[in-house]
Amino acid sequence: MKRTRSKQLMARARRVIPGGVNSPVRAYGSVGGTAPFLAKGKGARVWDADGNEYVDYVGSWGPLVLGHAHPAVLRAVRAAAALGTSFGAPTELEVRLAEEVCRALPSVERVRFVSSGTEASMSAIRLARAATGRARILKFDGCYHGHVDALLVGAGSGVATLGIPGTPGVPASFAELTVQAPFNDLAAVEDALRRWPGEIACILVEPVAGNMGCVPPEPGFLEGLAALAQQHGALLVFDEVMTGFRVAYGGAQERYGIRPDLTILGKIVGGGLPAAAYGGRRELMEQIAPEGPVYQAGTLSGNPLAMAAGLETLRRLRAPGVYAELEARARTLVDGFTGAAERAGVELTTAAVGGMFGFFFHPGPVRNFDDAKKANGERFRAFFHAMLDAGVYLAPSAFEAGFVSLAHRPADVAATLAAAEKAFRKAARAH
Ligand code: KE4
Repeated sequence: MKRTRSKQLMARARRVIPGGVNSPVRAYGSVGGTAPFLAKGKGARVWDADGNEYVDYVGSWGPLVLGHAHPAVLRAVRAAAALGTSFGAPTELEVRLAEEVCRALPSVERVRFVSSGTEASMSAIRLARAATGRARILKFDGCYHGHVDALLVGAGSGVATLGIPGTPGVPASFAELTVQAPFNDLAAVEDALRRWPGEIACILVEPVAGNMGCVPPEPGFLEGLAALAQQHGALLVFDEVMTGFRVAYGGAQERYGIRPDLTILGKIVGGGLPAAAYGGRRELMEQIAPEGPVYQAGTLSGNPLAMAAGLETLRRLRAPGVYAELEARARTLVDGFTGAAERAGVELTTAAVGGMFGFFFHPGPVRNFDDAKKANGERFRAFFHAMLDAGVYLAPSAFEAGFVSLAHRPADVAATLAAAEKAFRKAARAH
C-alpha cells in the first residue's frame, strides 16, 4: 500500500508540530512506519491522503460508536452551527445533555461539562481532594486518565508504591502524592489504604482498563474497591471516558452494578466533538463553583456543537439491543482472531466488553499492566503492519483498546478476519 502523500505530509507536519502530531500515539512511535494521514471517514471506513481505504477499529479512540460522519449527527451539528458555534453562556442544549447523562447514570446527580477527558479527570481529583480534605490519590499501573500532572507517574510493580514522575516537568512533590497499585489487586489497595490511613482522597480507576490493552476487571474487583473506599473514607472515582456509553448505555457502573461517588466521561458523550464531563453525588458536585468553593472553569465547556453531537449520539444508543449488537461484533472479531492465531501457531489472549476489545500476543492470563508488558511486541508490530497494508486500521500500540461501531457490518468483520488469517502467519515469523 503506497502512502506517498502521508509521508510528504508528515515531513511538512514535523516542521511545525512536535512529532508531526497533536497527540503522541498518532505518530506510530511504537509500531514504526509512517502514520497514514486520514482524509475522510464514512461509517466503519476511513480513507487516507493517498486514497487507501481501511476498516476502522480506532474510531477516533472511541467516540465514533455510530461510525464516521453519521448523517443524523451531521444534521444535528449543522443545525446547531447555523445558530452560532459558541456563546460562553448557558444554552438549552447543555441542559438537555446534562439531563440525559443524569438519566443514563443514576450515580450522577449533577454533571459539569468540560472539553477533554484530561480536564474532567483533573477536576474530579480536585473535587475529591476538596471534599475529603485529603491530598493523596490512588490509581492503577497502566491506567491512563489524561495528561494530568498528578497522574503522569511511573509505575511501581507488584505492590502499591508512591508515584515517581513519569515525565519531565512533573515535580516529585506532585508525583509522590499519587499511590500506584496493580490493577485487579485488592490486597495492594488495602495495603495502601492501611499504609496511608486517612490520607487517600480517592481511588481512581478505569473500570474496564483500556489503556494497557483491554483488561476487564476480575469478578469482585470493582465491588472490593467500592467496599474499601467506603471503609476508609475515600471516594470511588470511575474514569468512564472510554467505557461510558461503550460497554453499556449506563457505562461500566451499570454493567457491573457499582455506584461510584464520582464519574468521569468523555469520548462518546461528545459524539466525536470536543466534550467531556465529570459528575456524581449532589453533595459533592454542589462544592463546584459557582455553587461551592472548588474552582473549575472553561471557555468552550458545554459547546453547543458538541452538545448537539452528543445528544444525537446518545439518542441512537438508547435503541433496544444496541449493546448486545456491539458486543456480538466485538466478540466475533476477537473469536476470529483467536482461531486465526491458533492456526498460525501464535499464542493470543483476547478480551471483548461491550463495543471495546483487545488482544495480546501472550498466552494469558493478562490481569494487569505487568502481564500486558510481557506480550510479544515484535509479533504485535508484524501483525499491525500486515493488517494496515491489508486495509485494517487498528490502534498503533499494543497498549490500546479497539472499538467496533454500529456501522461495522458483517462484511467488514469478515474482511478483517480474512486479513488476519495472513497477518497472524506473518506474526508467527516475527521474533
Ligand atoms: P482526553 O484528554 O484525551 O480527551 O482523555 C484522556 C483519557 C481519560 N481517561 C481515559 C480512560 C482515556 O482513555 C483517555 C484518553 N484515551 C486515549 C487513548 N487511549 C486518547 C488517545 C490519545 O491520547 O491520543
